Amino acid sequence: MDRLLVTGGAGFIGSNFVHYLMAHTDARVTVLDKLTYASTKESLEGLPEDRVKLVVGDIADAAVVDPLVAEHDAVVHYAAESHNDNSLHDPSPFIQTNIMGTFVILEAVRKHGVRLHHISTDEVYGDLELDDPKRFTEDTPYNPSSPYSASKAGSDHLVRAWVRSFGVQATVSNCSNNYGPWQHIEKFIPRQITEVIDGRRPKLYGSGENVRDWIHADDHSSAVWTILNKGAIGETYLIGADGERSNLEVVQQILKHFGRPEDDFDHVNDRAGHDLRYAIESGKLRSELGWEPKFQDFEDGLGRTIEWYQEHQDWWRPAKDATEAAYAAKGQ
Ligand code: NAD
Ligand code: TDX
Repeated sequence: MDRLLVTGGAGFIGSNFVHYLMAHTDARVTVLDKLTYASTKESLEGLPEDRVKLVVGDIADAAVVDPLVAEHDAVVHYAAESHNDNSLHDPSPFIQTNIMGTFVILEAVRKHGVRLHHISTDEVYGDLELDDPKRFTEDTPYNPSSPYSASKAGSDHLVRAWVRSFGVQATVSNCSNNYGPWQHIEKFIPRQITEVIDGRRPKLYGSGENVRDWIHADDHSSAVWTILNKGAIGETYLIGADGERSNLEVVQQILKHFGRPEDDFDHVNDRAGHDLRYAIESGKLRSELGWEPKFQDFEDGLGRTIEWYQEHQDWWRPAKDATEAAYAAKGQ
């Protein structure tokens, strides 16, 4: 695992993974990223130039992907359109990148016999009732709700089929909601943090009772590195850190951090088809591969993330006005 091709490595979780690799391994990395609205080169600033190279290109372009894959020991495939709300507005890029792009990656790793790790989401399993004692496991049937999660489910099925039909050397992981540095401010936690920094009120979709299972992006990275090195080919691993919180609880925690009253938020229009609750049982990854999350205390991890957004206003401020204008147009 010396030479890694990381697709989507300029986005939120992909860039966290590249930072993780530089800090904890000797790997050399090529990032293949289209640099969509969701990413910036700055997320990779300060990394050693002799170990990290950025190629700007589209994962759905076989002429770009094929020769790059041939030069690497493994592909870690993060690139995707990732925001549920955008997929409700225009599903087309989600089908193109998440399904067609994954198909192009699969054909290249098949041709060149290169190892693949495919990054996916717990949203492929649909949602749970608030009081359901069960959590998602590797055996939970697929039941995606949104165009985004359906496109990710489609990509997972393609990977599994390429393993079984063509002997592609691949693993899959489905992770819960990530938080941490370099997350685009369209997403829930950084949106609320930056709203409060700008003196406005956080915005909860609907009642705020929806539950997400939060994991720090650094723990997602350590899990992926563990699977790449110790995972069994053809297997799927669920990644989660027992971080279930309602959206209301998260907003109140952010307000508390800033010393603001805990009811100082607005309810805004709900998301169409809004999944109620996600929850991950990550026992397979822990018992079979020995992985443990480092950020066990969500409130501590959230506090550090708030501080990161306070200290990196140059990074997120260019996207803020357009992001909020798009939400305002939808009453959100
Ligand atoms: P992100 O939107 O921040 O980053 C996605 C990256 O992919 C961006 O850098 C973007 O430029 C790039 N990209 C998009 N289309 C591309 C294309 N056609 N060719 C090349 N690059 C392209 O998303 P993220 O939150 O970092 O998610 C990364 C991966 O992790 C996705 O596969 C997502 O489904 C998965 N995931 C995310 C979460 C989460 O909480 N954010 C949880 C579980 C799984
Ligand atoms: O302003 C907001 N107010 C609000 O209440 C926003 C932006 C969101 N929400 C709610 C919707 C969700 O219940 O917060 C929750 C989290 O929303 P998002 O950050 O949009 O994440 P989610 O839809 O849960 O999906 C995320 O986790 C799984 C990632 O964006 C996906 O890429 C990943 O697969």
